Amino acid sequence: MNSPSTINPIIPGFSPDPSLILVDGTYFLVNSTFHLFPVTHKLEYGDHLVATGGLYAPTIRNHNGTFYVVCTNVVNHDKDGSKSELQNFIVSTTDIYASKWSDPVSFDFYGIDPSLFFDTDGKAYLCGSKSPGPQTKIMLFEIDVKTGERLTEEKALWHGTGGIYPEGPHIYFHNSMYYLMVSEGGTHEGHSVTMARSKNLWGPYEPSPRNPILSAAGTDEYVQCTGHCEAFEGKNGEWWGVCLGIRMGAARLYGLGRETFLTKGKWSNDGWLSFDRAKTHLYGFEDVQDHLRLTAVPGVDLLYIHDPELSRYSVSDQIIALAASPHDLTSAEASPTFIGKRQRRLEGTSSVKLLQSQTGTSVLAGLAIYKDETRFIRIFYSSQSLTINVQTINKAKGIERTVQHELENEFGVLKLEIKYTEMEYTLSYAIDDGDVRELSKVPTLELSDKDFVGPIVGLYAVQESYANGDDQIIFKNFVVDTA
Ligand code: 6LW
Repeated sequence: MNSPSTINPIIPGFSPDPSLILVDGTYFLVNSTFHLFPVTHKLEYGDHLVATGGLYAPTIRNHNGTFYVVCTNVVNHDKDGSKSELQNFIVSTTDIYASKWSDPVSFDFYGIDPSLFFDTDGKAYLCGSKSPGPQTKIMLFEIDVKTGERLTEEKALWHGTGGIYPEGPHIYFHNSMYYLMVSEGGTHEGHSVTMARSKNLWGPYEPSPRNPILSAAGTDEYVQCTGHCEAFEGKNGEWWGVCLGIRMGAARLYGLGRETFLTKGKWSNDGWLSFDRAKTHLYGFEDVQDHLRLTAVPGVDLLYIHDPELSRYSVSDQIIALAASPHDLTSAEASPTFIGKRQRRLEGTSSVKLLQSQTGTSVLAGLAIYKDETRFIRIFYSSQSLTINVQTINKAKGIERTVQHELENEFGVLKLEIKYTEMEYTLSYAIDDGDVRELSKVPTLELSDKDFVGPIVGLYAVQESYANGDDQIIFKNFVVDTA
């Protein structure tokens, strides 16, 4: 037998809630992005992308040549998210490569994790997880995908096997049976995938005797928290699942958050699907690796916070020029000037060189590891106080700490660097190509938690006072995750 390939996570770094389809020999996969942008080209949401809200769990489907993505925009009206508006919508395209998506078509569903199912007669159905909380159920109704109109009453199909939050449902028609696959147990330690089937789309659904059909709960697997899964048939007729999971070493930290993993599926003789536990190495992947290859589209990995004012950014290969914003990274609703990429390696270094601002006299600018407005670590330069600072903020953990170093002279080039291991971030600087000096170490535990969002490494610039309207900061050589 061949040795296993190192394959997982297939999408390292922040990439939860994968949904996947195979169309004409190409696999298409979507993930959640919450308050980060882009979600996909052409989607605009005013100022609604707020932390702990934003875009949850999309599903991608293709029917008769049209691609559909259904998704929920969660708009939190209060800080703890207890008053949320759930805006469900469909976007579609017949030319996915041109990224020409329709405007969002909204539909009436008070729930999350919508998924579309096209039955053999062509009718479209929407299933989703109906909130609130403990009484969560998987609901189904027929929908007009063009207008978003509900064509039938909503009916509860299943509530899972008793784990909390049955969610992330998908329906598959296989061998004359309707299979309903869901996740339950919450998205962290208890996360599990379960399944039920019925001869009739509307039920009743009979749970699989093999439930849970994917779970790392209670095991010492390196890949933990596996769930929110999509089942699919590969090109050679083999079955797979893509799911979210978290790489967890002995210290059980949440490091890079929820990433996307591939796992092998298997149908039993009596017609039940189950999956192998997700591993970083996978046997048999050689068969499909030619087909399931990620294609990097230049620039597609750049992320902004909320809805960016793109005129503030000028990005080329070497130089990134940022117009400082009045809004700092602590802003819950406005979009700070920030551009970044997912941290994809548990061990690596990210760095950038900041060129002395020509015009700015009161700007804070630097390199940050950002999750949301309440959680980030950053090393930055203050032009007003001529200092370099490392600041750690995690509001939920009551952490707000700054370590400061005063510079003796102006500089030409200031290198800012963040080195990371699974256990800690080390933040350093170098002036005018001099030695790299460590300013502070921060345990990764101070940033990582049971979060929805994983760490983003980014550059930012904020006006320290409002006096200078158009301060521009020039960065060069921004590199993320070098070894
Ligand atoms: C999502 C739910 C979940 O909507 O977490 O793991 C929520 N699953 O399905 C946000 O990602």
